[in-house]
Amino acid sequence: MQKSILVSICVSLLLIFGAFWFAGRQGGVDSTDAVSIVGGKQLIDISAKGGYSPRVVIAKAGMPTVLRVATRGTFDCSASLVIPKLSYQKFLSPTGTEEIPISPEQAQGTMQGLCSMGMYNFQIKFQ
Ligand SMILES: [Cu+2]
Repeated sequence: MQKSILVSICVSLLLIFGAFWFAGRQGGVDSTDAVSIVGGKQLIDISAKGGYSPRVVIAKAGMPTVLRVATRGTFDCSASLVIPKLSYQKFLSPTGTEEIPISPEQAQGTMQGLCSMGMYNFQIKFQ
């Protein structure tokens, strides 16, 4: 009796940690890793698959910026990307990286990206 309880606790712990590990790997880009500055240019990485990740990115305002949206076997509507502030609208290829330039003048305030249906979204907060 005692032993079977221990076994079931072990199994459920394994399942819980396994789920976290899996979720962590599935989650795409972490918000702290999403922004990098390389050679005076700001790079923002967003992954698009079943929504956008990370959902909120804090970036530097007034910097020449490239938004890189990565798809990896993305066949849902998050591949249909709209960024109203940039008048940007494109159906991304299912796998690849789309580089969207953002000028220092455009890199101000909050920029929102959406799927064409408005079901999924992400925000870049330039501050
Ligand atoms: Cu959608």
